[in-house]
Amino acid sequence: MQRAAPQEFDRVLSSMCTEPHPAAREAAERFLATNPGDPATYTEIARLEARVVTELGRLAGLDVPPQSAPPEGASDPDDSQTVDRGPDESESLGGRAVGVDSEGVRDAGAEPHGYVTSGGTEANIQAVRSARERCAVAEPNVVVPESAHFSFTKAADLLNVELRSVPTDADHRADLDGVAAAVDEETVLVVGVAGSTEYGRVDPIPELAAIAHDEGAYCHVDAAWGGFLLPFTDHAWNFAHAGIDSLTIDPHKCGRAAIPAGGLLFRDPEGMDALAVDTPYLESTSQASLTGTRSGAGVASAAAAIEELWPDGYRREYERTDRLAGWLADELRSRDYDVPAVELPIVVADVAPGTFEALRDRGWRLSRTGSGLARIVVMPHVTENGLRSFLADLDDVR
Ligand code: 0PR
Repeated sequence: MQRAAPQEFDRVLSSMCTEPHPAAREAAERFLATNPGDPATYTEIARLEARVVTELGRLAGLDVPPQSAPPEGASDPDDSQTVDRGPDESESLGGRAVGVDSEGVRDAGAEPHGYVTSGGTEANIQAVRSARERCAVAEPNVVVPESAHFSFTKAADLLNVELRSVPTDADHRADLDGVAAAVDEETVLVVGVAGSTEYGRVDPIPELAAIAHDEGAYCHVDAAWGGFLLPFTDHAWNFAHAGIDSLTIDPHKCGRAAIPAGGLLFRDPEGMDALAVDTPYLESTSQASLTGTRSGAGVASAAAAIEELWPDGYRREYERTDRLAGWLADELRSRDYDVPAVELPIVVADVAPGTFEALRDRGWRLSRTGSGLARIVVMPHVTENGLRSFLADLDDVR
């Protein structure tokens, strides 16, 4: 049989996924036939999953003593976005565990407070499910900014929860007054986005957590895409500095793991406990994941990528893509396009529909925001040379 050519990444400017790191690719192949859904049978992949959860937890500030209230002065918008929390240069694998011991092996009786999902959609659905189970109100609702990913629509639909979508502010971030007005005693979860799908915006997370907690609701942050970039920025987004309860963070996006490798973390073990169902005939007696059998390839590749890249490799990649996105925005502005400020490396511009189609005809994989703006995600596979040839084609066709 003739083998199909793999996807060429040269002209892909629309994807939030990228080429896996070589070590991640190799690990994925090695663990292709393992099932972390049955950890008592597939023990090595279960150990690797615990390790990934530990490392994701550390990346997201779960190893810092919990802090249920938002930081002092969090209501001051200037302060809330500028807490210094860059990872220490000396950090490496093997630190304090989240429900796992220092070897990354699960404690007897203690599950890690999270797991490797099959992507951000599963993680977001499960975050809603866990909050619904824990709050146990008659008519639960979830409050999201309208910038939230469509996976929350799926979650609400599946879980019979009302989705309250609140218009964002002029800069495409969650509007705090609007969110506060939408929340009530039946609210189980308030969602903030840290790296939004369309504009790469980071919501004011500590303030959203405060609004949630004032109503007795949980606060979930969707950092599916932004999670591997944010540790190198000044944003307050994680468990340690924003008082959140759960987090989506996907190794298969900016973490350079193979698909499928999403991540879901909870501050407290009860978050995972609320998801567990009994599994009478398996070696393992309960299961918290949404899918049953799942890919060991994703888990092993996430472990390998994080081992290779955290923190310095990820930092270098963040700095490179941040620079490149800023440069692309300036190049587009010099051609009279309207380009909003870049927060995380996604660039949007008002490229006319005819130009957009002509670029697609030349093989450029571009996508559009809901309002029709061209959107370029500057991922690890996107290079300066690639963007120069994109700009040359743009000059040619417009
Ligand atoms: N949360 C955020 C903030 C996201 O951006 C996405 C995906 C998800 C959750 C859901 O993650 P999964 O797709 O892993 O379930 N955002 C992109 C989107 O839906 C995903 C994507 C990835 C799109 C690769 C295109 C592509 O080639 O637009």
